[in-house]
Amino acid sequence: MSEYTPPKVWKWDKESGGKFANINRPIAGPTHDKELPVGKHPLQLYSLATPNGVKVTVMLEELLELGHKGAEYDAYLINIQEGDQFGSGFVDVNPNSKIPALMDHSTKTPTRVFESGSILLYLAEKFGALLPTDPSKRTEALNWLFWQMGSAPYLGGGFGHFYAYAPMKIEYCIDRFSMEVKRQLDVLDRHLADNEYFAGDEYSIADIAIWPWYGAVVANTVYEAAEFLDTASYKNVNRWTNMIAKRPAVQRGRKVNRAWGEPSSQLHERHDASDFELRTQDKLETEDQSS
Ligand SMILES: N[C@@H](CCC(=O)N[C@@H](CS)C(=O)NCC(=O)O)C(=O)O
Repeated sequence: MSEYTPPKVWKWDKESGGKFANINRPIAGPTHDKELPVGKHPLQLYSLATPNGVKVTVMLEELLELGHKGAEYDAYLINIQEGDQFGSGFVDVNPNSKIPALMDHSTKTPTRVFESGSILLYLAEKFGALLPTDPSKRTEALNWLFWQMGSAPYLGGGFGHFYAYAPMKIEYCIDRFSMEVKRQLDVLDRHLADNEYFAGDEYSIADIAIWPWYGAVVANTVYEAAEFLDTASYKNVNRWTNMIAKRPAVQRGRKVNRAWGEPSSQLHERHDASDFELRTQDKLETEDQSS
């Protein structure tokens, strides 16, 4: 690999390549005018079923499973490869132009909520659910929630980017982030050796935040790196990953705003509980063929 000497002032090279080269840019703000749709429920979600998006759809499905009818929501698909996150309406909800983004229309004036950790905490507090009330358990849940928010960028933006997406394999970068991700998996594994869930004996927003990222690496559904990272050796993380995957709300939540994979696993938009039965892509395709 040739040595790179940074210039005095960095300049935007649009040809830099890589899977996300077409959407990455060094400036914030909208690129075009586009209003967001608003459905019939108080909660409006604008998202995509990436690990960060799945956190929120799992949370909403868990709240509904617990009987919180106020958690009914409309979920609209934001196609980040097409640049939907740079539309003016989306930027008004999240000035950081990243999914997931939520609008709560049930408050006196609509409340915008962005950053998946903030959304999980907002919903947990709004419904008084999935966050322990005991102060020390609550703090432990928040410890792990914030751990996830600070750690996952090393997994996604670091390891995942250089192992799976970068236009060339750079040993230095892959080594650096593999080391960190394995250290993180070991942190989780040691904690889960003595705890059923992250906050102890209660399932909480900490599990909901961590599972879509670290559970996915272990289950080999992102980056195809399970063998490379020897994730089978993290026995407690595997135990916890499989346990969470069985939850009905998790099985529903991971389908919402999903636009790839098996047609039966894709519910592009969610407006009603019956959509899981009636409006997954396999059902819509059959409908199209018979009309
Ligand atoms: N810290 C943010 C990260 C959100 C994030 O990185 N979202 C990605 C998809 S997983 C995105 O929208 N990327 C579009 C872009 O960067 O333009 C959160 O947890 O909400």
